[in-house]
Amino acid sequence: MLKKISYMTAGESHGKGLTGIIEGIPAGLHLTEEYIAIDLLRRMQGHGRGGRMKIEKDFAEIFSGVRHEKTLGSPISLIIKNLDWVNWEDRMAVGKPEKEHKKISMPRPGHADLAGMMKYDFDDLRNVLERSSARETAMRVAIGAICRRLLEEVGILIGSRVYQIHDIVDETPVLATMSLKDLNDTADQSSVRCLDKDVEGKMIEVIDTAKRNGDSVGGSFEVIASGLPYGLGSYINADGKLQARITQAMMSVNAFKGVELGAGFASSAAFGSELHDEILLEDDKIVRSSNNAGGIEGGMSNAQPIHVKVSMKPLSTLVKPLKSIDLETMEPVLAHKERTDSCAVPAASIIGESMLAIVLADALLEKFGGDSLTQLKKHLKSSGKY
Ligand code: EPS
Repeated sequence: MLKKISYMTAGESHGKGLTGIIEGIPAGLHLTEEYIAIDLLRRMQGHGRGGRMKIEKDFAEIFSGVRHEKTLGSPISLIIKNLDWVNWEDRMAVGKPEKEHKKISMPRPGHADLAGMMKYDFDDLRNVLERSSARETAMRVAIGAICRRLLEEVGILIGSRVYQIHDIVDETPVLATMSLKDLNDTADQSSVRCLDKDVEGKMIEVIDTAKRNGDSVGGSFEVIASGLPYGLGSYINADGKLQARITQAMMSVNAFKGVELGAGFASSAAFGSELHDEILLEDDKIVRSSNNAGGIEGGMSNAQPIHVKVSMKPLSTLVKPLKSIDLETMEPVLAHKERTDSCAVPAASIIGESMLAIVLADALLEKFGGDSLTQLKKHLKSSGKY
């Protein structure tokens, strides 16, 4: 559903690394590897992460498309090396392995294993799990950081916070007066990325309980974007609708199970008179009485902050596995055990920020265009309404 930007990621979780290419970023944008590294590090954090994050130091090398810290308008390619590769060289060898490795045939309920084995006629579920692993999201975050850099240039900022882990909810509202920089600074200081310190303790407890039980927990996070002009997206056609583009991007992450915009599901229980955000005039400026629409009306940005809530399922790799069938013997067994996290919701919120950044950068370029950042800014200045 992207119109101006295209991107692709490649790489297996225990292969040599992840590669990514993004095309469509205008020339003249200041970009460094260190800038991308900030979000990669944020994705690696969070209470509940497992052993893999102790091994990796995710860093995206810019392979092409940038010269002297400025984008060239050409495709930008990136490489994140897997430091864990040294432990998997033979098992994941591109050529013939030196020794035989045991095939895995006990699919994990909830993961891509069973359908993936059937789809590709595999007899070893490592062939599925290596690519379906959430490891791939590291490259999405690197690509999202490039889009975030572009958005920052025109005053569009993105922040997030976790508001639920398992059944523990942080009711703290994100006040309209809070800048998204402050929101991220506060959330980033918490190991679960929530705002309330007391709730943080309870969230940590529920994660630790799950871990002790060989279990996993999911949760929910909110992603917000500010500084938007009117009219990103379109009401003209189905594939132009901004909420559809955001929802598609969020739901393209395996573990994300639900997306709400603004008041979301709660909208159905409200009267229209309670829900809709009144249009008022304040100092000759159009303002809204509330933002239940979550910044999108009729498929377009309405110059209010965009609010997206996303729910993440508990990870499906379990230390105490669920029942499964061994596809080799067709006998009942327990599912395959793989190293895993007990909770990755804090990391997921950074992935959510990245997905929103990609969609908004794309919609910005669709509306205002420009081969260079200078041109984009000129177009925005002459026709962007706030
Ligand atoms: C992840 C890397 C993976 C997992 C996790 C996320 O690495 P490994 O399998 O070597 O531990 O830790 O992915 C899953 C739990 C999953 O089910 O896909 C990462 O880089 O975020």
